[in-house]
Amino acid sequence: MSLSESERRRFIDDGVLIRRRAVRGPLRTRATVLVDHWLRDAYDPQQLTAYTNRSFAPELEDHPDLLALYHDGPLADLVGQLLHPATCAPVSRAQIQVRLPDGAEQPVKAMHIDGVSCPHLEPSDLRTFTLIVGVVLSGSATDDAGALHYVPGGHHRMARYFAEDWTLGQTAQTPDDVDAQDGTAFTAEPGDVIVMHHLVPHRVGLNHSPEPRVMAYFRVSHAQHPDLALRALTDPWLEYPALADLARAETV
Ligand SMILES: O=C(O)CCC(=O)C(=O)O
Repeated sequence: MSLSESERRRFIDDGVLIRRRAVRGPLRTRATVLVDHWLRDAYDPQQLTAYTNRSFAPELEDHPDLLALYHDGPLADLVGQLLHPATCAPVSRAQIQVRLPDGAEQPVKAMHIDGVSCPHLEPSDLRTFTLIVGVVLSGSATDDAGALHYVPGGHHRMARYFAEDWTLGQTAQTPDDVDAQDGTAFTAEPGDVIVMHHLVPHRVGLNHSPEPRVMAYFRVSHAQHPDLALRALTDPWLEYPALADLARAETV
């Protein structure tokens, strides 16, 4: 499905693209059942913090039913259109993030961008990428049900922050004015998809609903990301050549 002009502009302005019911039918069902079974049979409560920091169901990260969410529906093509004419590195891993209902003592995640100053990494470790694609498998219907919260347009602020105030190795994840924000909740139904520029700050909070909120995420990197990573922190469109042209045209 083609990206519309207004979706491109929205992605430039907000750093976010939302497609409702983009993943349907057996693609979604197979992935949902797989994670449900893992939660029932393999989930180890002792590992809750490690799962939250990295991924639930880590042994399923390359399972065909999870990778199919990205490769066999419209998502790979959608991402290709955002990065065009650049290409991306192979997407070969899924990350599963579950927000369990209240009472599970699951750590919340403060505003952050992925792979920079992560509390569970060395502050000098950079694990950045180009964009993230999140697919809702269950839950997220209300903002207090463990929904992802993001700061629309926060990629512009973060690029300025990286250019002016940041040094590699510092522990603060975002500047204070970003940290203080609640963000916009991605309230969603199963099958809804969010594509988020890597520089968009986001957080997740408590899940006051009775149902686990389950998302599958795919991290996508421009094929030359290792060479571009540092500069991409200060130039949001470095890895999106066509959007760079559009963004420039908007500012003249
Ligand atoms: O749980 C989520 O949906 C988001 C998790 C997150 O922000 C992260 O894994 O970096």
